[in-house]
Amino acid sequence: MDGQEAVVERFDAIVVGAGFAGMYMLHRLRERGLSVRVFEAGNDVGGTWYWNRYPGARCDVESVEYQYGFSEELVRGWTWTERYAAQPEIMRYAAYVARQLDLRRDIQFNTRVTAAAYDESSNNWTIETDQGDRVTAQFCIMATGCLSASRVPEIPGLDSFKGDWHHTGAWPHEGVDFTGKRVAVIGTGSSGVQSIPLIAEQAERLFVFQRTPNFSLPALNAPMAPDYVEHWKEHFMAERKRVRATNSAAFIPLNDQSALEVDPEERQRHFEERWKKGGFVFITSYNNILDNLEANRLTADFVREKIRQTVKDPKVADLLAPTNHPIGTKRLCLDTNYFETYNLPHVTLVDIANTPIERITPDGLIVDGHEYQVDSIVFATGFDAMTGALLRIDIRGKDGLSLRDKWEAGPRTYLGLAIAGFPNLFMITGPGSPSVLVNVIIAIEQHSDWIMDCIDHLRANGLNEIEAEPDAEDRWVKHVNEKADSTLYPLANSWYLGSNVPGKPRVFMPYVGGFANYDKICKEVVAKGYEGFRMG
Ligand code: N01
Repeated sequence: MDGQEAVVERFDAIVVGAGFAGMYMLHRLRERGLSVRVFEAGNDVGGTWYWNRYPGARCDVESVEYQYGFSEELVRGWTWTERYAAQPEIMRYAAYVARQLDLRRDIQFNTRVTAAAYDESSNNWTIETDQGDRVTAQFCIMATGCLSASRVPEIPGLDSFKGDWHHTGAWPHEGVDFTGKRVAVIGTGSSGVQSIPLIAEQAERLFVFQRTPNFSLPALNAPMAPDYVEHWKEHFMAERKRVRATNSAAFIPLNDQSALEVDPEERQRHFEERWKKGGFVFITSYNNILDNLEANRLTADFVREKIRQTVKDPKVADLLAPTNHPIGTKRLCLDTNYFETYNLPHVTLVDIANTPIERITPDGLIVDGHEYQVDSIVFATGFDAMTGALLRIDIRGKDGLSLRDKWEAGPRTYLGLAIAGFPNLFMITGPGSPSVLVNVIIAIEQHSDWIMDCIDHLRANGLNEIEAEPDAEDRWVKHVNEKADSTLYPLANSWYLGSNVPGKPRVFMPYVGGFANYDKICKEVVAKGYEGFRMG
């Protein structure tokens, strides 16, 4: 950044991103009388939901839970229509919130933040955008999302491909018509699992290229009965308060019993009962599924059997039934007709676990010497999760320290909220916080409220600067790692660990210690006078 250029505008706070985190943070800051500018790369609010418009894009947290909980008025004024809201409905909800809170007037759309640098003498951040903006603010708040930096893998020859190709995380707003086309889908995570059945409905021929099979549970999505909706509106505030005091931060009831202490018939009956309810309620059938290998195997066996019962060709069923990671250690998927899709005669599963896609040709893809000729390629290949969106910005803290350098061996944060060497910079749902392991909207509200209280504290005490102390950060990173290592999570190659991105350091990024425990720690830090932070 060239220090000689003129600064055009000054704000109390800059927020990067107008997804659910940026929207709420803007509301809170403005409520407290701060001047705020939000920069958003998209043309609307909604964050990840703005970009992920692929066929079948749908939330896998139940819609009654996937909403803000800070305002009863907002809750009462909005009516969800389906158990799991589809992407267009979530966008309508985001627009409703933006309208109700009059957010848009402080959001600059179509503007990507490219750089942010801290000036120690003035305690200010200078922020630059791809539209030529250069603004300063005392506080810079990164609401950049955990799953927003989409990733197209480097497969040689993509430039030569004659057909069209799209990434699920950057889907064209006008939609894509696959009618009569031969289509390749690469990737079988949540985005692939959701889009494959719908692409199959249109395509003349569909090839799914699978590197790792994923566990997926039936969503059993359905329209919501009006009396159920009303019931939720009535009880939402109390229920949200209750779940915020739990470690899962979800309405899903955990059966607090070991899978190993019940007899096999009872376990089978219980699994079946929860399976029939649809959704993630299945994975909380027992309390040790995610930290005991045997409990996990029993659970995975049940799901593998369901896959084998659904998929008619036993060889295909074998390929689809995951055996290389414990269930739940890669993000579980929820689906509608995913496994059934492989029974369709025009759908072919191509196993690329040991034979990666060699290259893309003008007419298709080559695997194991064979060319699969296609008209369209869909990359359902995921994201540079949790750190990608932050590191794509040139962030420089004290003494010009670059975040890219600081995080070369993996992200280091204090509480997932702050970074030593980067004063007055906050992250919402940053690495080292529960974020993607819980209902992210609850995580967003908790972080934004903490940040707001912190800024209030600084202002009330005439303080200009807050910075995480390096030893507090070290202790937190150690704690986050120890928590992860006490579970089965590190046994899978997952985006939680960064293993989907070649060369990314293998570090378990989210905090697995539970939402309520984490919230308590954040409160204790405040109660002890912002323990682990230096203020001045
Ligand atoms: O991405 P993913 P996603 N060659 O990383 C494969 C949330 N989400 O977009 O597993 C071949 O999970 C990769 O293979 P592997 C949710 O939290 C939520 O699907 O790395 N294949 C994998 O199969 C989710 O977890 C919702 O071996 C390659 C797939 O691509 C997260 O977003 C909906 C490859 C990527 O799966 C990410 O989901 C959608 C290569 N070079 C997403 N590179 C809902 O709310 C990658 N793959 C429902």
